[in-house]
Amino acid sequence: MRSTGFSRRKLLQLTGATTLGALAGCSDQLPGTDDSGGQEVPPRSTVTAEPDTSVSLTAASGTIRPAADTSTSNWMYENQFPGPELRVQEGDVLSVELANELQAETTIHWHGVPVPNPVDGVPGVTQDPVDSGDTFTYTYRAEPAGTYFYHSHVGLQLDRGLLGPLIVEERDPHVEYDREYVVIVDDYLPGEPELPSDGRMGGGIGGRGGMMGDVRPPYEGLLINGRLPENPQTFEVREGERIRFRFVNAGSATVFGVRIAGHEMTVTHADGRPVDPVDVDSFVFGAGERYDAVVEATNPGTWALRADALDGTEPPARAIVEYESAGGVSPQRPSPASNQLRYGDLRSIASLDGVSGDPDRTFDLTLSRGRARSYTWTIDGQAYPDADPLQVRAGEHVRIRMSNLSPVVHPMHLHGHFFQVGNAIKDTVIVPGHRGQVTIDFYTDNPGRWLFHCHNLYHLDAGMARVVTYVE
Ligand SMILES: [Cu+2]
Repeated sequence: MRSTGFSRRKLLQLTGATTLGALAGCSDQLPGTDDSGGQEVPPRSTVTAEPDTSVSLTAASGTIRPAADTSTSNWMYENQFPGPELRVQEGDVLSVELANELQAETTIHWHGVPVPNPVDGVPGVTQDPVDSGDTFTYTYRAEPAGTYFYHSHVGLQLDRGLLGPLIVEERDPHVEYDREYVVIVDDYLPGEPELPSDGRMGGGIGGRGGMMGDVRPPYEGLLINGRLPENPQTFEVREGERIRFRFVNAGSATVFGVRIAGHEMTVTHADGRPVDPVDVDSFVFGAGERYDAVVEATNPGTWALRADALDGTEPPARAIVEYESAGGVSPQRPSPASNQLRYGDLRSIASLDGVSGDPDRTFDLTLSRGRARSYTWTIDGQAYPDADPLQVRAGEHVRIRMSNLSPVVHPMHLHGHFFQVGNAIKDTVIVPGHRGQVTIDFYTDNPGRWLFHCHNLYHLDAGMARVVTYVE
């Protein structure tokens, strides 16, 4: 990870003021004053209640076998790839102790969960990175319900395997289903990820390159639940059942298109938030996005579930959906997609408080490739960490209008908040290339410093990020 825009001293003052300072009754005397704005607002305090669930996640290197004749050294949680599924009830207090046995600093971010700022896991912004050999405990109330994932937020570690699913079960689901499967879609990079030094990915061949376009990391395949297409997982179903699939795009640089042969999917949740059910035969999602879809098992047989890389040439990731009555037959492929989900189809069940009418504050931001010869991606011409914070005040309706001047898509993610986009409530949204424009609205109800960034990990690491900072 690059150095941050905040000094270590200031960061320690901020965290000190929210923990020790709160105990001493002086949390209102927060010293972090920014050059260009007011005093920073102290974050929500972290949860002190007894945890309902306590788990330990040890980050260490190990060996994965995504297919029978393929093995590679990865970085993992609990020696599993993807990492262990964390599953809790909505509103439960979850406590996770990260034990760092890597020879590098690390953190964990809880992608999509609006946690209190001190446990958001962004090194240099919300915490000091956890040193090799050290531990750090993240405790927060798991809400709202939804399909999330957790991952390292240090440098390019997500693309080394440090990721896993986080499921927060709703007390009262708005859709019925009989069983469920978590489907983690990912791109497979053996070895150490590298940022291209001069516009080319280290060791890679593929990609269009050039100043305006992008290059693709040297991926050696696409994965579903850590398995290459020649070694697919089988999801068993029974005729008449309704199966809820929780799809997570945990890829670092891949937009996926997902289909299941022989079946429609009823999309029920976008980024964990419930939507009016919408029937499609495929959907596209960018890095960091999630969709839940219910499939009715009314077409017995053996069927392929596949995820195609829209921006890559690797063979599609795949899994098998197999009816009990079938078995042994080779899976049927999906037909070409004709009814693909669009953002405009998504209507959130609940509305987002505080974002109706005109915004109190609007940011107009361009997304583009940096002009420097080095591999740089910018927001409004600035590459993080040499970038101005986006300053907001608590209790505001904030609008961000994004315009993408580059030819490649950027899945933009806001930490700590959900936002409204069209009629959906999400935390990550694709901004299409070639002057694609997307507007998001959110309500500032979670004080602190929150990263707003592209979830293409290479774009993030090359500068495509800003910090949203709450000031008085
Ligand atoms: Cu990007």
